[in-house]
Amino acid sequence: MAVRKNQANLTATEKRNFVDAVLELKRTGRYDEFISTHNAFIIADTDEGERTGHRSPSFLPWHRRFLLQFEQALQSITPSVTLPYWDWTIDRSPSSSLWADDFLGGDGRNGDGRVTSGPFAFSGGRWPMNLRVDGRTFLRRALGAAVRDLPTRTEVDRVLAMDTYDTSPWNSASDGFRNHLEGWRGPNLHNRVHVWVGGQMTTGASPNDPVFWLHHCFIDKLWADWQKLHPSASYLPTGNTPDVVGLHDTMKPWNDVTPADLLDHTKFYTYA
Ligand code: CU1
Ligand code: CU1
Repeated sequence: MAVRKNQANLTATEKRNFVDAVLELKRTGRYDEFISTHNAFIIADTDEGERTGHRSPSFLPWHRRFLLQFEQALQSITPSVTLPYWDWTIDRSPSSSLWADDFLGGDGRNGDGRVTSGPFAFSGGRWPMNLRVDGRTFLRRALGAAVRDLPTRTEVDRVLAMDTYDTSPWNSASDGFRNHLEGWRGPNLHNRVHVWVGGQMTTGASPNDPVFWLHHCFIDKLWADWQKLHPSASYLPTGNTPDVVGLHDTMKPWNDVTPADLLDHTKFYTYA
């Protein structure tokens, strides 16, 4: 059983194995397929048609499946690799080891935001932006520039205390745990972290920055934590809601998996 660890507790070897597997997926083109998939599932509340990846109840199961598929791709390179999570309530500074040169590399430089250190720096030649939504050829960051502070543990706990998974109208206006975790309402958890990192992380092509996976791994863990706190609360809606993925509806683009299939993460991995 795969165990996903806090990135702060990874050994030097574990960090190197993760980074090397990510770079290998990039080299073969498989990494960029994940970016395209994510970018295709960005929607606005006013968009017509099915709502799947974001601004909808299936935000959490959609990303759980997306992360599982990425983790399996990493494991096809190095079987021992698992996704680490970034607990941004603790590691909340640009000087955290997360941003060191032996892991994700540092902040962007002044002016154009270009990341100039670590494995994903443009100058290393191994991290081209093939899927661009902003015309830039290099990874960009502006840590803490657009929003000063990452969410706090108190804010997280306030959202974890909510006892209803989601509510009508099942979008970014909804009350409930999912929308407060996604960040359209309440203290702004998930969305704010994208904005705090800046650069490509604020776009639909956010997986261009490998920190995407560590951020979403923590979001996934918070969903599991919420389930533990509210054992009788269920995924909603249970069904019969047009354009919204119900408990037993299959999710695009996979069409072979439903939220119900993904509720128990311990079938796939555990959190250390
Ligand atoms: Cu996303
Ligand atoms: Cu996200």
